Amino acid sequence: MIGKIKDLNLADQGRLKIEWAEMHMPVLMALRKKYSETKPLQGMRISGCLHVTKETAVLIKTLRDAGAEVAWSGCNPLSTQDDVAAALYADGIPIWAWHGLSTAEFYWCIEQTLQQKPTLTLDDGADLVFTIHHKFPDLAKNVLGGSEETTTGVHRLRAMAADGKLLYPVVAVNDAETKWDFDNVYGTGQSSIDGILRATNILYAGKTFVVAGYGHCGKGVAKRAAGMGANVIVTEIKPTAALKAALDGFRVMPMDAAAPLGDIFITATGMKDVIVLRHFENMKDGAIVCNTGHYDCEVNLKDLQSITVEKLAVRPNCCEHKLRSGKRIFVLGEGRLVNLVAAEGHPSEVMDMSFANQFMSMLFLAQNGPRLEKRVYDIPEAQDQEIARLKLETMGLQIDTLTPEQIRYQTAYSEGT
Ligand code: RBV
Repeated sequence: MIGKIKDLNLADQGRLKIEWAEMHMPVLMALRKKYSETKPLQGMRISGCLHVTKETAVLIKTLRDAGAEVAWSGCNPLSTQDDVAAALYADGIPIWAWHGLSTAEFYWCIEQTLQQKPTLTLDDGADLVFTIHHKFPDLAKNVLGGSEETTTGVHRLRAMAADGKLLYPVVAVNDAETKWDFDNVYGTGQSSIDGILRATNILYAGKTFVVAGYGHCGKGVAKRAAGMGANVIVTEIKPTAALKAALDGFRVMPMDAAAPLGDIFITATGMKDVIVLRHFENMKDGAIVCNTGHYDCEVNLKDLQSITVEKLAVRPNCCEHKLRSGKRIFVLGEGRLVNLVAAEGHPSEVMDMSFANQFMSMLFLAQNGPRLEKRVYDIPEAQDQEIARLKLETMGLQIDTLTPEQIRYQTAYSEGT
């Protein structure tokens, strides 16, 4: 067995978690069943860098059953579930991942997965693609293509492609309708609420809850917080997003105005320095601050540190900062993705569709990679509809079908009033 994990004794517990996820990921499991017979990924070496959770484990095992050799690392220093990592390691998956990595260890783990000289890469946040591009560009010639799971990663890869710097094609899994309209909205909504609750056990009802960013993720968080009785304030920089938040019934204002009002703050923007020194200075005593964006730069913890006189871990993933002014501010999950650090990430049911898209993207790249350009590709509409159709089927839901007459009507420009 190769790899590095925290504790092999946790493998049994991890296996039970993975089986639980398998039960709730019927679309991905149907793909596993179908492709474990034909093994279309035979000969492929996939290096993956994505949160080591029970859902990711189901994806990894599906890739392997479809014939691929897989090597894995986590994509965040605090998101690895050590029991799941242990179960994968015990199952013979080369995996380098444990909870609480330093930055140097984080990149060391990624580099270990590159020793197999991948033919495909699978990323969440693009750290693996960047490592290849910046440190081991020679490896790119073996790579048929890669896929990217999250909004922030896709933004950066599109920027790289626009500059002509991308060395191989990448599929933007995040931008699939069956990914961002579900994972980002309902997944982030529920798992972020879950993370805040596990770290604090506070009552949402009656609290003022400030959500920075009203993209897919922020929208999901705002909706769920409101559903639990919180008074939601949204901060935005994009006029159309702010307008949507206002018409969805939320108060909209700049962070400067929201800072003294909020009981709980969560950032979901993909941008750095959303909460900075002047905001911390104006917050109420006891304010809770966290982030659900991919990187930990949205809440400027260096600024907070500069006015902190004492720090105390008061609960798991909840750190009290006592300020010079005497006020206390609580930071959850060290400003990293609160849903993955303090809870278990998105529920299996939504990851089912995200990872079905990941799996189909790996098949697509294995088969078409050599003919593709070095740019970012969207998921085909037909794949989105097929994954949604399968999901509906597993939920026991039926829908209508257009008649031939209706299909003609759809594009008939001679018919009007
Ligand atoms: N995410 N994965 C999980 N349970 O495995 N939860 C969240 C899980 C992904 C999600 O798709 C999002 O785009 C990304 O984490 C952010 O890093």
